[in-house]
Amino acid sequence: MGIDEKLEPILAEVLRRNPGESEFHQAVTEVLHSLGPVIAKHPEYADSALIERLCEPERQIIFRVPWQDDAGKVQIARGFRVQFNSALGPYKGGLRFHPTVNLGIIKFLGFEQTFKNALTGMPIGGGKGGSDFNPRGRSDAEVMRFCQSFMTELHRHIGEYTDVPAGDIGVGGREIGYMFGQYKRLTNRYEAGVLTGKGLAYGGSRARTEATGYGASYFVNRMLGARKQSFEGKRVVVSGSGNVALYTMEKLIQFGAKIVACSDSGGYVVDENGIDLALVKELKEVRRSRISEYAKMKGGSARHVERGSVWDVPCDVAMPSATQNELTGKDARVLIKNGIVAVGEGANMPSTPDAVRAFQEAGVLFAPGKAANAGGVATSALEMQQNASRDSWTFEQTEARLAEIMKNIHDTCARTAEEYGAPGDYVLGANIAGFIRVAEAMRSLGVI
Ligand code: NDP
Ligand code: 2IT
Repeated sequence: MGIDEKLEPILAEVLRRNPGESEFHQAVTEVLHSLGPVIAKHPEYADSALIERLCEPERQIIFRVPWQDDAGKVQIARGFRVQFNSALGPYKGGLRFHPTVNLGIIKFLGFEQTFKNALTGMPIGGGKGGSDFNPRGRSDAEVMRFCQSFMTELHRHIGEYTDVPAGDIGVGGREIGYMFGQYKRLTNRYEAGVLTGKGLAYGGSRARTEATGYGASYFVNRMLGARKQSFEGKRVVVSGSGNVALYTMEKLIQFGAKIVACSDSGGYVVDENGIDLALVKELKEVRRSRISEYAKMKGGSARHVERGSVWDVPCDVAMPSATQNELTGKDARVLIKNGIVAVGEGANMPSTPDAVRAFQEAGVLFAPGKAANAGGVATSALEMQQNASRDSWTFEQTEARLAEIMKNIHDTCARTAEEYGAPGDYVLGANIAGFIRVAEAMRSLGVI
């Protein structure tokens, strides 16, 4: 779809003012391409430079993170927190520790997060942060010292009513624990609601670890259900083998699917007997080792492929759950040729624009990340709710809330797509529905 003539100059200006930030350009381009029908129906949403304001982060913080490695050498990393939009609540979004992190990536993630968080219906604004620190191969002590140094700077910018970070790539329970410890020490406050994804021993929520993968599974299950299909007996390929991938596999196995492949940055494993999830969890959550070990330990039915793409493995459903732009137009065409029926984005923006177009033209059901992976941040909001009321819910209670939220997000996206003349287009539905929620709040708050 082309871009609306009112939105075109706005997009051109965003691209001009943010040179070189290709992922940020990609995310803004996709959203602005979706907004034509809503601006036509509600021109007031474009008043007072609302869309220009929505594309400009409220605050961007970049800082030095010095830390000492085990050999005593001082290392320097760069820290980021982009506080994108607080119209709906405190900034909320994860922290990513990965060597590829730069300002453009954090801005794309913060921009996406703003719409995703709006879709959850919870009172949370959008933000994202992280560092180019590479945790791979670092000892526990090094990770702890890094997290403490990172938080020594970040603590002055966050708070339960200001900005509430959580995990993302390279940041899980261990890192959140070290950062919470340092925040508590620096502020002398037991402010449980300042971070989410905490351990159950100190204020975490049950089901938060599982929430993103479970949520993506619920979303795609409902999307299939709307076409009288289900996961029963379906072959599924999941990319990645981190937090999102592991719990996507877990829920989809419960739904009767067979997971035939998963991956990490060193390649992928195929197991025609169905991936042995307990083994992948042991390798990734306990030993922090490589997916290639799976094939070595499993032998027989399993093989590891170092080069090539996990999307070469024939499947009915693809759940990209590793990183941005990991599924290209070429991959999409292979998947389509192999008869794929649905794609659910567990990661943030894993499909390139070319891939999204190919899926949509081929009539493949496509669930965009900002809707499908919103269960993680939604459950973070439930963690904040438990912390605020000094309560802790059962797993069943929390998962039931998550399932209900995913159902609502699915139905909102489907209904909005229909209302704006594009039935079945979940990309359009998610972008418009998320936009309307943020735009309504921004209009009420005046020009700020
Ligand atoms: P993890 O760090 O737990 O796992 C990331 C996985 O993706 C690993 O298997 C990793 O392989 C692989 N991966 C990461 N970067 C690359 C890369 N550049 N190339 C190839 N493989 C890569 O992260 P999460 O599971 O938490 O996050 C995965 C995705 O889901 C991200 O896009 C994240 O933004 C998104 N997401 C996460 C949420 C959460 O709650 N955690 C919520 C919503 C979205 P390796 O170990 O070899 O690097
Ligand atoms: O991309 C995401 O939604 C996350 N990494 C989770 C954010 C959160 O605050 O739980």
